[in-house]
Amino acid sequence: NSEYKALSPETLGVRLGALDVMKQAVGASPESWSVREVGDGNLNLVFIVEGEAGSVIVKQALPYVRLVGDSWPLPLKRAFFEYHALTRQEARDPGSVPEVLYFNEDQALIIMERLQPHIILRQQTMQGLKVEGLAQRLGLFAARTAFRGSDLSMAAPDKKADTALFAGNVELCDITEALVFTDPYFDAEMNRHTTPQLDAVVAQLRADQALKVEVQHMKRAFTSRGETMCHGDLHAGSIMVTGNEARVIDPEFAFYGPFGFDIGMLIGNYLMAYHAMPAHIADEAACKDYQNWLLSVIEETWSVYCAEFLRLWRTERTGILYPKSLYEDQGHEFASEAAAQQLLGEIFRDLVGFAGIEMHRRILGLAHVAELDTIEDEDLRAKCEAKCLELGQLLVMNRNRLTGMDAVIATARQTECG
Ligand code: SR1
Ligand code: MG
Repeated sequence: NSEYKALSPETLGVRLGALDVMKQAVGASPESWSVREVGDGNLNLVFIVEGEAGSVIVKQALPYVRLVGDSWPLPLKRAFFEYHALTRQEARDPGSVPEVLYFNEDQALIIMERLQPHIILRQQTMQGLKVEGLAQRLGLFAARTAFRGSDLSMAAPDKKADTALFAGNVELCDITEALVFTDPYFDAEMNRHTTPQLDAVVAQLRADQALKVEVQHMKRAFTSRGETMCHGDLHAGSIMVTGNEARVIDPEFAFYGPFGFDIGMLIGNYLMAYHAMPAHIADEAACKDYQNWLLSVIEETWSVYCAEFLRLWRTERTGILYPKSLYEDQGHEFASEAAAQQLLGEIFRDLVGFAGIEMHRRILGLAHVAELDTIEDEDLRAKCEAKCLELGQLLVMNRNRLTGMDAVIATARQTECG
């Protein structure tokens, strides 16, 4: 046991140089390592450490929210949840996350594989660069982690023990409960929107009582439906990509929640990128092409999710829910197929609602997205943001009426054209 102390580029070599894992992965002479702090997220320190043997990522939680400062304390134990979530995600979808090399709970520190030459997905998107296989990778990730972390697959005692473990991630769930589901919908202290041109739209949205009721229904699902282990923060900054590979990082918000939460947040991020693209790609035809690609990624992610979820339903349904024994007599397997389709329908309606809420909070709340925030022309930024807000509102309000992902995409196109 050792008392927590935040690392710095100057101290990292001295403090971690004796670890076998660092000697093997980076090299035995820490004095020659190059250490850079590269964290661009809202919460943690992230270092790239390079030496003669290779390089690793060292991630360390800070005892406060980095974005805000030490006026907002945040427990170090989030590194514990991140570590346990990474190990579960690797088991449930091998190869989807970086390899964990070392974990130190006292120092809230994880040493992991450096993904190279990967960059954060939203940086790729803002350059108008596509990622081959993105929908396939993320659709599989979302479906496999959802299915294999649930009572459809896990042994009941394991699921209950894991639910109890992650129930300790109180403060990070509290961030989502406040920053995602509540603050954006009233004049909360930490809210900020960056363009006064948006004031009227924001006022109209906050006056929409029906919308606020729907959002609270979704928040109730978030807080009370522990269906599976969710990543908890699956936005475009939690995915690292190359031109043909994608991996998921940063599951410190992990908790047991609704099946549709992760995929909903992901699709909300794709839709924000869709509306932000005209500010990032000057050529109109190239922009349209990229927007169409983003919509095709959404459609394919969901179709991959459904196909994989159904495959696992048929081949790995060993948990306490919809047990095969109930349906196998007299050739009644069709009843379980119908149940699977009904469940996918429910997941779809949830994901549409979560996507819309994610779009709202990234414009109205504390934590924004670079696709929108970096648009220098204020009028253009306000225009893109207004489209996102409108689309978010339509998704939340119509989530029980939209017939499928093609209807979501048609709604996105409708808000693009005004
Ligand atoms: C205070 S933390 C703000 C946001 O950053 C994280 O990445 C989560 O998305 C959280 O909501
Ligand atoms: Mg993060």
